[in-house]
Amino acid sequence: MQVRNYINGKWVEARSEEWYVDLNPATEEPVAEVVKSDERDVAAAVEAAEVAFEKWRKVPAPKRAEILYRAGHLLVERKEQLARLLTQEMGKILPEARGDVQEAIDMAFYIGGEGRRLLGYTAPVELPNKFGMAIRDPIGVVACITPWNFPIAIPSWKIFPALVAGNTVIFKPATDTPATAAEFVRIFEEAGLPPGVLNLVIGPGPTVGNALVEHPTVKAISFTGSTEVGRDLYARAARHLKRVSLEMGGKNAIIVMEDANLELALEATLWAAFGTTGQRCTACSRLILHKPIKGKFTEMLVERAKQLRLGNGLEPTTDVGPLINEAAVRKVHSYVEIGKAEGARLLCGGNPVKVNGKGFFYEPTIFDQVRPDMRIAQEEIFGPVLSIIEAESLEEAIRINNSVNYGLSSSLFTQDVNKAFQAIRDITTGIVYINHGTTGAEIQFPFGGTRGTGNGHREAGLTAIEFFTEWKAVYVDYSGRLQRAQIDTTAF
Ligand code: UN1
Repeated sequence: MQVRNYINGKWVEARSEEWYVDLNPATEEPVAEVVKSDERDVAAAVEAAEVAFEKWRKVPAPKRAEILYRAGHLLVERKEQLARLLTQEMGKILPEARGDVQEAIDMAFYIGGEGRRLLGYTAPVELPNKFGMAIRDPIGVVACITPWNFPIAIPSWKIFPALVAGNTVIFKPATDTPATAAEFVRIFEEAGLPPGVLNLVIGPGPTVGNALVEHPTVKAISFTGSTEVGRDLYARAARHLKRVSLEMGGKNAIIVMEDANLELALEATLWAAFGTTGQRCTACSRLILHKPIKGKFTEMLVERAKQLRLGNGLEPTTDVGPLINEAAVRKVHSYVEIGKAEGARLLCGGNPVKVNGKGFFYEPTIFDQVRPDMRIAQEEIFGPVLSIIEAESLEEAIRINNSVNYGLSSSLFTQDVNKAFQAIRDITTGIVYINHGTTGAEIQFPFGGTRGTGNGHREAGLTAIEFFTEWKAVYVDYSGRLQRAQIDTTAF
């Protein structure tokens, strides 16, 4: 398979004429040969998007939305095919890959509704025979830079709202998942999106990402990815006064109290910590256990974690797929070494493994006796590594939960409704779950977090459209004379 850029409605090679190989992380076999883009491809895509914007912004929003609905229906038809490709390219197990596509389907139909909303408002004005309203305009050409862990869902959170609001888009997918991205773009092409409205530029992150940030025509950048890249992008974009939305990960905790349903908490912890091989920004990487149940719960958990089956995500017997690439294995393993050196106690896992001699697999790993200030309890590992921390009380558990430089998702298991509401009040992350693990956010609610997780924006939900629109205040004076606001206070 060859994967090309999509610029101005055409599938084209990169100007560099160079290609790279995209690997299946479970088998280490090539999935595709992929174009390597640079500034020249970005320039061509931005030019196409700029021209297309002049027409697209004038298409009535309900008509723009029809294309989203068509894309949604095509995603439904192609769900299985896309999910299989996604598993091959990214490694997550097939049911999760189907979920990834489902999230985009949900987003298409949910945000398609904005075509008949894009709500502004009117308010009374202070002078007679004068009318005022606030309406939303599109911003222009926007860039969507996305990660490999949700190669369809996350682009859908950005591209669908951007398009329905009337923007044109440059989509830069992760270099580890270009084939899935290209199939996603093909859906828009078949849904009838006009040329230039959505453009795909694949390439090494820094080259293409920086070219997008530096290009004067790109007005806004919506980024999901690592903190390191996000910070750099934000600083660069600030020089151009560009609007930026950052979503950069988490160090999410599950708190289990003495009165919790422990069986439920156990299932939820296994799913949140080891599902997607721990490679979700919402994944649970800290388990804060109330002292009275700590010993018992830890034992139950370790026994079950040891039984999880590693393997190719296409096999129905697989519980946990591979990590995304070799560098990820090295990174996860380095954190395991750090944890040991910090004095945490390794209860299970801790090794890279091969399945049938291949693949970037890593054993589900659990550390006990972790102190909240250890690096393994503070830094995002993005792999199947869980740190157990003890707490004496709910207050202490919440304090530990909040004391990291991330603020995406938190979870509390308790059967006491008073404790639940106390936690909802006191937890300072963007997402809070009661009696449910830290993953599995739904697209009709705001997604994002506090502290180092982002820069205050939220994707999805009622907030999705905010980032992709510009407010315009409109005053219509039909008095036929000069009326001076704030001055002619007795004009009527
Ligand atoms: C992510 O890992 O970046 O809430 C997104 C969840 C999914 C989305 C995760 N719906 O776990």
